Amino acid sequence: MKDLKVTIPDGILARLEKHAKEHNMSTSDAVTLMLSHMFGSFNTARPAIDPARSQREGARTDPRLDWWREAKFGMFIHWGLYAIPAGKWHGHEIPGIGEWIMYRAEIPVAEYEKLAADFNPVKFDAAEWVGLAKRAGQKYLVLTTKHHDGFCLFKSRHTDYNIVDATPFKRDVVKELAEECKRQGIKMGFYYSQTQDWHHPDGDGNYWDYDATKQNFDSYIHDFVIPQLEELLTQYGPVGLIWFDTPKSITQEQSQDLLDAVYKLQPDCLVCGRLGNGLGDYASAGDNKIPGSRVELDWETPATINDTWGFKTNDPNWKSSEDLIRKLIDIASKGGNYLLNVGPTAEGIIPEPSVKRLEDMGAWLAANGDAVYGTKAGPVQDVAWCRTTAKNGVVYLHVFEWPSDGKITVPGLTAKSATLLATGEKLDISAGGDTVHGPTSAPDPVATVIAIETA
Ligand code: FHN
Repeated sequence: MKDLKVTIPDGILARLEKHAKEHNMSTSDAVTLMLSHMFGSFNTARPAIDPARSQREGARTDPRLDWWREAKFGMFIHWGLYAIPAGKWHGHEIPGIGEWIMYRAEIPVAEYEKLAADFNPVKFDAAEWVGLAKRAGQKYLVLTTKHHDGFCLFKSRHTDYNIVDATPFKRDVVKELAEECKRQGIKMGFYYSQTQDWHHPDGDGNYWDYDATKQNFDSYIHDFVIPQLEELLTQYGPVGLIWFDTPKSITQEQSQDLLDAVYKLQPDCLVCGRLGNGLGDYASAGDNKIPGSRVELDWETPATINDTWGFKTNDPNWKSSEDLIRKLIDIASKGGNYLLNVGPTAEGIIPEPSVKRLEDMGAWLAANGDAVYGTKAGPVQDVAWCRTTAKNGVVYLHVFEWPSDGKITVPGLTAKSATLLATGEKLDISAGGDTVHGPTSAPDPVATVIAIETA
């Protein structure tokens, strides 16, 4: 814990004080609670994955998740009206992640929703986006059908605040992407913000337009969220997964009602653990969080390539391709999936630095994919210079720091055979099988994979 001086806008402070009073806590505890709800993932005191979910070991055997376990790597897409201001409002830079601009700048609904009239992403091309995911080696795609700002990227009967009815573009991009995913053999998933909705009068989070004491959150769940989920689950063919987010104070019963609504229409559709209250098919690590060691759960890390999810003009903090490839390996070595985000521009273009990095990842996977897809956490953990994954009796050793004498001694492994995965070249092994003899310079400075059959 660190003592920080923060300035809290009056509107938020009033609500926090009210909450603190109602729940018999100090205002400062209410502030901590609010921050941990909003940015649980940034709170280092919290483990990367909610330990309560580790009780659900049995979930690992559910065959509905087999495609997802095989996939390991997916594309997250955060796209919506926030791509227009792209981090700036009335000429001012608004700090933080791009898709939160409405909240951070407390933009009134009446003003924010005018952005829809300017949303005309004429360069949007579903085939191009899905094609990029394919080139990157990503096997599933998750699109923000409705983020916290409430704007829907699909035609909805339950609100006009959607891309078909409210924008000059008038095209249902969820439909176009779902069809393209089917064509190109990628599983399509839908992100849906079930609790926060800053546009809906009964949704959570907009304290600057709406009076929380007059809101009917339960009606929002049952008369708006569930009907919209029904649209998403009946209009676009089989849906791979629903990615709920920021459950906040949704009740156990409300989470259960959403889960039932999904399973009733599509029993095979997976549900992300951010549905809340311990429900869902797999656990979500915090944003950009990777656990320290293997986790015996179905779990996923959602992550950014720069620092924002939704497009921002001013976010040049791109992670390197090497860093991203190693993060993918690190996550796979601990048994998780990597859901890596792109934030397209208001014109519908995926930013070039993201394209470049995804293509680099795809090139690495084209040579080394066997060591990632369908693997489980490897037997060697907690060693800085390498990671391991495992599949069908083979251990894949991912070497990050290649020794200058080419002698690789694998802690705890006795090799029967060793092969450089990318080239198929057989490597010598020592008599006892504990050392593999490779070339004296790293075949792949990012990560060289040696496929090892163990004794
Ligand atoms: O508040 C959202 C954020 O905008 C983004 O969608 C991420 C993705 O995991 N989820 C929430 C914060 O954890």
